[in-house]
Amino acid sequence: MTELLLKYFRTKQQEVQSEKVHDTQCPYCSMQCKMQLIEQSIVSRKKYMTIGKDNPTSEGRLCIKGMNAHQHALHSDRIKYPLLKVNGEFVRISWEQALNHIKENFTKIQMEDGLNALAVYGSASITNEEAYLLGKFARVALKTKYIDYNGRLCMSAAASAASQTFGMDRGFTNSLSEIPSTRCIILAGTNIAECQPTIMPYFEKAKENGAYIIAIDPRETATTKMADLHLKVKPGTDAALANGLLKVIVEENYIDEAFIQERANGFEEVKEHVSSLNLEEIAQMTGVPVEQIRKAAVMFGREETGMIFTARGVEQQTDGSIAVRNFLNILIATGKIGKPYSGYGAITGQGNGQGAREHGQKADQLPGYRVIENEEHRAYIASVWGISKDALPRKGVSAYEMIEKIHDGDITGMLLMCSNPVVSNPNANFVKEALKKLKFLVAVDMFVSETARLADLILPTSSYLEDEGTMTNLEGRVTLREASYPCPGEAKHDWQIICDIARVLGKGEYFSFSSAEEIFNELRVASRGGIADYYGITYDRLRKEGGILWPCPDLAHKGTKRLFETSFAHPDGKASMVVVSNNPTVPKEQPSEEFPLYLTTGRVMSHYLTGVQTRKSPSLAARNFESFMEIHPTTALKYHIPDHSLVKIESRRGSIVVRSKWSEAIRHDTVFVPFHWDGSQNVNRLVSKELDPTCRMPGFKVSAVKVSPVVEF
Ligand SMILES: Nc1nc2c(c(=O)[nH]1)N[C@H]1C(S)=C(S)[C@@H](COP(=O)(O)OP(=O)(O)OC[C@H]3O[C@@H](n4cnc5c(=O)[nH]c(N)nc54)[C@H](O)[C@@H]3O)O[C@H]1N2
Ligand SMILES: Nc1nc2c(c(=O)[nH]1)N[C@H]1C(S)=C(S)[C@@H](COP(=O)(O)OP(=O)(O)OC[C@H]3O[C@@H](n4cnc5c(=O)[nH]c(N)nc54)[C@H](O)[C@@H]3O)O[C@H]1N2
Ligand code: SF4
Ligand SMILES: [Mo]
Repeated sequence: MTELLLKYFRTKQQEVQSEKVHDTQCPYCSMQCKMQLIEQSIVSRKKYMTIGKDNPTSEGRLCIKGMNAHQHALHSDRIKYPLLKVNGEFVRISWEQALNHIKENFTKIQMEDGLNALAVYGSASITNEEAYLLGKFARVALKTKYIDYNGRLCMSAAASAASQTFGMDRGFTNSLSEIPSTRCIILAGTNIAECQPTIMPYFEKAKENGAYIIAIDPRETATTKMADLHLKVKPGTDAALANGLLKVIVEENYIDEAFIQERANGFEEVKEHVSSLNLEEIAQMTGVPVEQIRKAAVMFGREETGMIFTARGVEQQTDGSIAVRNFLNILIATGKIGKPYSGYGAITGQGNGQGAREHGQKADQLPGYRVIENEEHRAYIASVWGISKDALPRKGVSAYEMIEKIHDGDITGMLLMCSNPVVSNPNANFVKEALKKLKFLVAVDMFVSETARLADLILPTSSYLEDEGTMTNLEGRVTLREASYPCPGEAKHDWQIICDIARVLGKGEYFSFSSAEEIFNELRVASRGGIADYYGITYDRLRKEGGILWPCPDLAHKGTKRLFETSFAHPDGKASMVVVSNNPTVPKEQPSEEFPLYLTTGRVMSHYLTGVQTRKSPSLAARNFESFMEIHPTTALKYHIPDHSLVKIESRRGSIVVRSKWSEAIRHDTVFVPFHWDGSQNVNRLVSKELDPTCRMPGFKVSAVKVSPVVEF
């Protein structure tokens, strides 16, 4: 038998004519798992396999998305040439024609409607180099104030909360290696088991070591199943729930007086506020029984060390930033920050969700986490870019507000890079209507997404396999993604496309880069002295050291594993606690007689964001080939909805049709729909345009809806 097997393998091996190994990183989530694509040529066909590669963050693990990522990158639907819309059809044109077309249209718009009539919409799935360059492109080549990016819908609440409370925003204040040794963990509105699967062993080890895990989610998920205590919160009430936890912590005296005295401002006001609140009322508001609130607070308060993690469940709310700040209040009150095994983690979303929020794609930001309205910051960046400070535009508006400006006719042309706003923005019907009004829309993508379909011109870009550059993962660790795969057809890298457009617009001298590394070296200087200081990081070091946690201000600096050990980043070195009301300033839509249920939205393991990439991957698409609505059987019966049947979901904004999925895991008053599908399954047709007043995050996690069977039974 063994002989036979050996013979079989030998023959197979001989059939393999060649094997190429491509080092890369997964294009999807913030874990940025390192991996290798192995490409075998066997007689006349090719065979592909992806394997994980050891590194300090994912330690060689991969989830199903990473293992199958090459399926979309190698898909025959990849755009290989620039495509121009002529009489409603896309036709192939040359790069020269495409660039001339952009020059003509952009210049015309600038002359007719002014410099601020052009907008740039970017992404956190592009590299640091590209995110940096896109910000520079908007300000230097287009001279527009209108640039923002899809991270506004993703990281803005956590980013603004950390900036306001700590004085700086790096997603995780510690490194992942500390998780297994912490004693108590709160997972608030995060479904890591499906969204960052390779992080799970850190938490599983913590549990094995005796840590107590508390999960806060309106649904039972693969993540909440790991928890010792699951608080099945009513959607949108996390700020109040955190007040309840704080109240018990204060009452039971689990506060760290010495830490507060030395390291924080605002505790007395918070203490007074939570003392005035009524726990029964909070239980009523949040749907979490008093005993459970008490239990969670005691378990967290009494332990020596603890960590809190938040993600989009808490953050994608019209009070997302202040709700996160209330969880940070808990950490400060109990002195569980800036110490070993104690800290905060905003579980970052997209692959470069961290880096792309640091280097100038945001409406109000300049590289290195600098502020565009700060005169010193403006002067420094203007000097790096070789322009005058006064030539730098001022701050613009957030992603969804740019769409509103398009609808109003203030913005008439747009460059869209790496996003699919027709599916990912709230109020999707309005978004589509707005984008159709543009005089000229250029989309840079790998595929003809739902939004690219509306474009006048689509430019073909490279995938993760082809495009080298740095990404900053959820730890704040800068990593180098190597890329050796050739681009399909005439596709170019995003950074090359930015440089090419700048050149035809007469700004080539500011964009004369011939490699990603050259751009990185300029980014290093631009970030120098800023909060997110990358100056000490080089490609060479990244290759040798396997990633570096910022800030890293000089070449001899080893990177910063744990933040806030001696002081916070505010000028006085103290953290800033804040009083958080149970009732948000922007009231959330509440269930009514006409729209009696809460709708919340999110993700499934096998799909990524608007699904443009994962729906192209047969192994992933097969796991969930259509959208669904998770509903409690009792609620389903009340509204006459059988299991696995088509159901119409309506809100004040629109309606969609998806398949029902009965589940005891969800609250009776809530339904859940993922957002990975388009057209009549696009759940963002239901979500309202209300934004968080501080960070401009939409309220993706709370809408009021009604449900009805499509076919009456
Ligand atoms: N498989 C997969 N992985 C991904 C992605 C993907 O699309 N697919 N996207 C990546 C990106 S960009 C991001 S931002 C992250 C997102 O990662 P997560 O934020 O973990 O994902 P979500 O599913 O959006 O929301 C998390 C949980 O919040 C719960 N939730 C809903 N409403 C509330 C509420 O009011 N309060 C609380 N406490 N919880 C609530 C939902 O039930 C859900 O289980 O994942 C990244 N990883
Ligand atoms: N209802 C609801 N809506 C949500 C959310 C939610 O939880 N609920 N979550 C929000 C969150 S957290 C996020 S991050 C957003 C994301 O939403 P989007 O910004 O729309 O993100 P993607 O679906 O990843 O779209 C990326 C597009 O860029 C293309 N692309 C991929 N890689 C590259 C590249 O390297 N270069 C270029 N040029 N193109 C590329 C892809 O083919 C795809 O068409 O959605 C938000 N919308
Ligand atoms: S999706 Fe996230 S966890 Fe899965 S392989 Fe990719 S980077 Fe790793
Ligand atoms: Mo995200």
